[in-house]
Amino acid sequence: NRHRGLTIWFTGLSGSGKSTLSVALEERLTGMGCRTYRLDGDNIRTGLNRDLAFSPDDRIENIRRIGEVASLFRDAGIINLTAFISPYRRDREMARALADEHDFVEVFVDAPLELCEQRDPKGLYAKARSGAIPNFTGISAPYEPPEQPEVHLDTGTNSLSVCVDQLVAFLVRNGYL
Ligand code: GGZ
Repeated sequence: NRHRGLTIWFTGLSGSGKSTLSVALEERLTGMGCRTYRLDGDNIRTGLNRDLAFSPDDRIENIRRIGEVASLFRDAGIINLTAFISPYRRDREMARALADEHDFVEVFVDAPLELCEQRDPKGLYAKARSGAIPNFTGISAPYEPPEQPEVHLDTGTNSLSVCVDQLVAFLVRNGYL
């Protein structure tokens, strides 16, 4: 299989489906014999980035470090999937700039805020509305949608399996798989 590393960078609101999608795509990829590694809040924000919270500066630093870690995984020839809100366009572009042109695939996980807020699996949106969580993306902090993502998934309308199929189709069509 492909020895060259690749970053699949998911971006979107809290509750849009980034983690779920990255888990499902990773399963498909490992089933095809690819070496993969997934980066998300569970293994980054609790360790390497445990000194960071959600102020604009902390998010910038969060994404900067994740971009560097993704770069290391590319060097190791591993397909790495990152699932962070990554709300600022500029920071995503910085992460992209570390990669060769074809080694970075930005995936916009696009679900309407209203839907993410309805889902609210952890009750965070409710807390953000009440003011208990400041700087909450979509409520009291910005989200800048990608202008030219390689893949744009409508997770509000399409099922998980349809979205994963779209991702795999993109990767096949563009010679990644
Ligand atoms: C946004 C927050 C916040 C604030 C805690 N704003 O749904 P979750 O819980 O599991 O995913 C969210 C996660 C966002 O962390 P990221 O590292 O992806 O964010 S960023 O890329 O912007 O640095 C949410 C939880 O952390 N969370 N407070 N204020 N999400």
